[in-house]
Amino acid sequence: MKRTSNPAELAEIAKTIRRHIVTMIGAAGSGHPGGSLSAVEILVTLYWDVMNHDPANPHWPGRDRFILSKGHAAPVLYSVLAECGYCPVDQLNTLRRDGSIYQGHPDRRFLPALETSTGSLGEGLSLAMGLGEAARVDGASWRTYVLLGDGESQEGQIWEAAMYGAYHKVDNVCAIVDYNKIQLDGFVKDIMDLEPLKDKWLGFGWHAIEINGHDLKQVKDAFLEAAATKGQPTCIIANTIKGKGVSFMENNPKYHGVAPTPVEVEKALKELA
Ligand SMILES: Cc1ncc(C[n+]2csc(CCOP(=O)(O)OP(=O)(O)O)c2C)c(N)n1
Ligand SMILES: [Mg+2]
Repeated sequence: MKRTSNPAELAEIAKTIRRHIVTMIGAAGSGHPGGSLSAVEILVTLYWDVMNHDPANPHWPGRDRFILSKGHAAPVLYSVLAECGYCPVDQLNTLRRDGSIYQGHPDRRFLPALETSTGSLGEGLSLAMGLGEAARVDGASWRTYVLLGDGESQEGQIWEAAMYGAYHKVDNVCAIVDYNKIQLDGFVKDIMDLEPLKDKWLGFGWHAIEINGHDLKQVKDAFLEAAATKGQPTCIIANTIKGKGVSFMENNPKYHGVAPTPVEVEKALKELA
């Protein structure tokens, strides 16, 4: 893969990833487009610009780790891993089929390049804490990134792990909240509001940074600030738009877990041309 810090190139990659997401979920006839599309700039920045990793050597011990705690957004991770060269692009459209390496939620048994299987919400930050501690025990410099959903942040286990991270100063872990304001069946504020979200992370003893999660420069700068923060873990609260890039999906709770029809796929791909 060719790494890049060039915003124009990263934006082109992001568009390719969005096309994959729409196409593969359309082909599957089921899946989660909204929360996949909202996380594109975050994953593209991590995999093309920030993380140390090597698609030719997926289990290189010195690699940075990424955990998709909101595992239902598997299409964004699969598209990114495939475009990096970890797994085949031409099988993305087998998403959710029996025996496919691209299961509905990330499954390490089918795709060993994954760090872990996810999909049961609330677990990823705890896994990240374990990885962070493991790196520390080994005296290693690799970092762990974990992407959380905002609806997912209503899970109690997240806050248990958050308490752990601050108390034990697990500063090699960076959490990102994909703050797209929508969960499974509606707006977060109408179901169980998270506000004041940044104050909650600060109150739990974390360094917290709030950004626009679609602004590539802000995303990159936040990761640099996280890496430079010592003595406490960092949470990046990334304000995003669920369904970003496809007009009729943007900010529409329907597209949390509904696939685009063939006509909608065509319309979406025109917008992402
Ligand atoms: C423990 C658990 N409970 C319920 C679900 C079902 N579920 C899948 S996605 C989702 C909503 C998640 O909302 P959010 O974290 O905001 O995701 P995003 O908006 O990023 O798609 C729920 C409840 C699950 N996967 N795991
Ligand atoms: Mg959400």
